[in-house]
Amino acid sequence: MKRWISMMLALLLPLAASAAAGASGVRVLEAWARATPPVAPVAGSYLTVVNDGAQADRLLRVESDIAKRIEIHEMRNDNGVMRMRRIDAGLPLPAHGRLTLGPGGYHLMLFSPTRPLQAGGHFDAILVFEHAGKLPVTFEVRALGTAGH
Ligand SMILES: [Cu+2]
Repeated sequence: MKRWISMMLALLLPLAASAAAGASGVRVLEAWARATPPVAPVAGSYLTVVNDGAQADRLLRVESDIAKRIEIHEMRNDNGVMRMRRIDAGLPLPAHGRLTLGPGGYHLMLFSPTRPLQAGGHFDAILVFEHAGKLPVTFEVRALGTAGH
């Protein structure tokens, strides 16, 4: 009897685990941040989120101890002037679609980083979605490039 139960558990557990992982269908494809000089007051971070599920979702906020505050921003060309604005309502993640935050567009703005972002380093964060809930993610820090801020 005992043996039969453990066999059943062995069969059921992998099913339960894969169901939990695929419940929302939301996964991060790429998450990275631009390296900053040691005293930089802000830093930009970017990521791509894929939604394999049939339910549309929304990225509400991002939590991490890497910065005092993290805001979702939009960069756009306003009559030849690049402007940024804070987006308070979050960003939509379509069903069977993706959400891309990249240089020159949507981005995460890290205010007062708690430690320098050095190329080759990493930091952890938690993406908070309206439906999928909290999704842990590791951002990779890349060397300073040309575009963006
Ligand atoms: Cu910004």
